Amino acid sequence: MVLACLGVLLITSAAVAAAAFPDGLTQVDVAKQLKEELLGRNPGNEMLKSWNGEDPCSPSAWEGFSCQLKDGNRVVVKLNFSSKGLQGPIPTAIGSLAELTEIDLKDNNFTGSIPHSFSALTQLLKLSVICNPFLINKLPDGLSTGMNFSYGGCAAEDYHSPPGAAKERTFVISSVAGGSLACTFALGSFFICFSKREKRPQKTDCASTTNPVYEECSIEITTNPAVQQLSLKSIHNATGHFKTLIGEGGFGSVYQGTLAHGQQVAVKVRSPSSTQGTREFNNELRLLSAVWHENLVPLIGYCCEKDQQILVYPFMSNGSLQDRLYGEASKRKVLDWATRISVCIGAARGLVYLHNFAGRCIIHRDVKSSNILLDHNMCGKVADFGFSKYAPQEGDSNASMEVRGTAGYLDPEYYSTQVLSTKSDVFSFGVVLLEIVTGREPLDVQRPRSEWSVVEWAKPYIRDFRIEEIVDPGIKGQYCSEAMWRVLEVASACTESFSTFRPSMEDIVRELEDSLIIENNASEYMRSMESTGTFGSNRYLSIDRKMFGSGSARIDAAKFALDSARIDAGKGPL
Ligand SMILES: Nc1ncnc2c1ncn2[C@@H]1O[C@H](COP(=O)(O)OP(=O)(O)OP(=O)(O)O)[C@@H](O)[C@H]1O
Ligand SMILES: *[C@@H]1O[C@H](CO)[C@@H](O)[C@H](O)[C@H]1NC(C)=O
Ligand SMILES: *[C@@H]1O[C@H](CO)[C@@H](O)[C@H](O)[C@H]1NC(C)=O
Ligand SMILES: *[C@@H]1O[C@H](CO)[C@@H](O)[C@H](O)[C@H]1NC(C)=O
Ligand SMILES: *[C@@H]1O[C@H](CO)[C@@H](O)[C@H](O)[C@H]1NC(C)=O
Ligand SMILES: *[C@@H]1O[C@H](CO)[C@@H](O)[C@H](O)[C@H]1NC(C)=O
Ligand SMILES: *[C@@H]1O[C@H](CO)[C@@H](O)[C@H](O)[C@H]1NC(C)=O
Ligand SMILES: CC(=O)N[C@H]1CO[C@H](CO)[C@@H](O)[C@@H]1O
Ligand SMILES: [Mg+2]
Repeated sequence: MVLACLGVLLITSAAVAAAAFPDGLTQVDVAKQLKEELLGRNPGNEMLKSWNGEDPCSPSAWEGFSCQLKDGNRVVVKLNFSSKGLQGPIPTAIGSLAELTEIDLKDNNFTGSIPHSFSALTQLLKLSVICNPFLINKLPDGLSTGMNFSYGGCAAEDYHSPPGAAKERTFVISSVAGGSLACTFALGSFFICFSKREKRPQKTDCASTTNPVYEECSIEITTNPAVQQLSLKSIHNATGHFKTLIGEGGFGSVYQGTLAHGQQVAVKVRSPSSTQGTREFNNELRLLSAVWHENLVPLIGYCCEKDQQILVYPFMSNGSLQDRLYGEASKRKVLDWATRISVCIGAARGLVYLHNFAGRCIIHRDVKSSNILLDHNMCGKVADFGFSKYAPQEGDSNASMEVRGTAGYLDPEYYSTQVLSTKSDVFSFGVVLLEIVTGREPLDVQRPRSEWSVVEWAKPYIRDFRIEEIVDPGIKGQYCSEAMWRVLEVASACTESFSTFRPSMEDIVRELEDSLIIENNASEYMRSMESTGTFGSNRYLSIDRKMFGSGSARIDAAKFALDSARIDAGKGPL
C-alpha cells in the first residue's frame, strides 16, 4: 500500500517536471545548454563569464535572468540579453524555459531565425529582437499570436526615426504612414498585410528544391521586413552624394550605395521630369512593405523629404537579366542556357506569389527583363512594383486604369480592352522567355520591319520547328533541345492573343522546372560521356522535335532524353 502511494507520487512529480522541462531536463540542464550554445559563438563574452554556479536562479539570479517563486521553486520568467554583444544563432534552449513571459534580445547581432523551440513558450507575452540586423524576423508557427513581438532597425543616427518607441514594429508602421504628407496610403490594408505575413509560415522554396542550379538561391538574411524611413542626409552619405550611377529607368536614376551597417543598396531617385508620379511612389511603398518573398526585390527604405522621392532596395550585384542578355555585360560573359532558365523560374515564382497575394492578387503590370534582377547567387528576383495594382474584384468600382507598361511587352488584349488580369503579366513573361531564347530585344526598330517585334518574328519559326534559326548565337549548340522546346512551348502559350488560352504562372513554373531538370540531366549525362571518352565532340544531344507529335504527350522526358542520347551516341563516330 505504501509502495503504491509512493509510486503515484513519483509519477505525478515526474509529470510536473516534464511539463516544465521537456525531455526530463531540469532548469540546471537547460541553463547549462543555453550557456554552451552562446559560448560557441561568443567566447570571452562578459555576461557569459559572470554566469557562475549551476542554477540561474540561485543563490542569486544570473545577469540577464529574472526569476520568480513558483510551486516552491525559483524559475526563470524573464530574459534580458539586450546590448550584450551576442552573435550567432539564438539559443534553442531558451524554448525549454517554459515559464518565460518576456524575452529581450535587443541590440545584439543574432543571426539565423527565431528557433522553432520558441513555439513551446506558452506564457510568453513579449519578445523583442529589435536591432539584430542579420536576423530573420519571422515567428515560428504556433507561437501565441497575442504576443507583443517587436523587431526593426537599429537606432543609428543614420535612421530618421521618431523618438521613444520609434523602433517598435507597430511604430514603424505608423511612422511610415504618417511620416510625410506626400506619402498617403491605406492603413487598413497595410495592417492586414502585416498580420498575414507574420502568420504565414515562410517557405524557402529556393533552398528546398532538389534542382541543382536552383539550390544556391536562399533568402537574403540581411533584409529586414520593417521599411525604414531615411533622411536625405543619410542617403547622401550612403551614396557618396550620388556618385555611382548604375542605371536609368522610367522612375529616374538608380545609384549604388552602402548603408550604415554595410548593406549594399540601390537607391532610386525620382527625376522631376518623371512621368511616373506620386501615385507610383505610393504604390511602391504600400505594396512593397507588405509583400515578402525571396524572389521579389524588397523595399528596405525610403525618403520623401523636400519633394524628393527616393526608394532604397538591396543591391543586386549581378544586374538585370536584360543587361546580361544584350547589354555590355553580355559581351563579357554569356549567360548559359541553364542559368537563363533558372533565373526565369525565380522570377516566375515571385510572380506566382504576387498573383496569389493576400487572397486577392497583385498584378505587376511591368514584367520585363530589366525588372528581373540577379543577386550574387544568380537567383532571379522581380523588381519594381511601381505600376502594380490589386486586381479588380467583383463589386469594385472600375477604378480608372489607363494602359501602362512597356512597349514590346504589352498584352494586346489588355491594350485593346483595358481589362487587366494576371494574364497580362503572363503575356509579358512570355516575351521575357523569348528574350532568353533569342537574346533579342522585344522591340527593335533597327531591324527589318518583319523582325521588329520578337513575338511576331519568332512565331513562324517555332511553328515550322526551325528553332536553330532563332536561338541566341551565344548559346548555340550549348543547350538540350528538349529543354529548349519546353521553354518555347511555354513562351508560345504565354503570348497567345487571347488571354484565356494563356497558362497561369503556376503552370509556367512547373513547365520551367521540368525543363531545367531535363537540361541539367542532359548536360550532366554529356559530361559523364565526355569524361569517359565514349562520346564524340557534340556536347549536347539534339532531339528531333517531330518525334514528340505536337509535344502534348506526357512522356518521361528526362528518361527519353537520356535514351535518345544513347541512341545518338550509338550512331555517333565511335
Ligand atoms: N536593386 C538593384 N540592384 C542593382 N541594379 C539595379 C537595381 N535596381 C535597378 N537596377 C539597375 O538600374 C537599371 C534601371 O532600373 P529602373 O527600374 O529604374 O528602370 P527600368 O527597369 O529599366 O524601367 P522601369 O522604370 O520601367 O522599371 C536597371 O536596368 C538595373 O540595371
Ligand atoms: C533590459 O535591460 C535594459 C538595460 O540593460 C533595459 O533598458 C530594458 O528595458 C530591459 N528590457 C526589459 C524587457 O526589461
Ligand atoms: C554580425 O554577424 C554577421 C554575420 O555573421 C557578420 O557578417 C557581421 O560582421 C556581424 N556584425 C558585427 C557588428 O559583429
Ligand atoms: C507592446 O510593447 C510596446 C513597448 O514595450 C508597448 O508600447 C505596446 O503598447 C505593447 N503592445 C501591446 C499590444 O501590448
Ligand atoms: C558617412 O558618415 C560616416 C560618419 O558619420 C563616415 O565615416 C562615412 O565616411 C560617410 N560615408 C560617406 C560615403 O560619406
Ligand atoms: C466605370 O465604367 C463606366 C462604364 O462602364 C464608366 O462610365 C465610368 O466612368 C467608369 N468609372 C470609372 C471610375 O472609371
Ligand atoms: C536524370 O534522369 C534519370 C532518368 O530519368 C534519373 O534517374 C536521374 O535521377 C536524373 N538525374 C537528375 C540529376 O535529375
Ligand atoms: C555569372 C556571374 O557573373 N556571376 C557573378 C555574380 O556576382 C558574383 C559576385 O557579385 C560574382 O562572383 C559572380 O561571378
Ligand atoms: Mg526597373
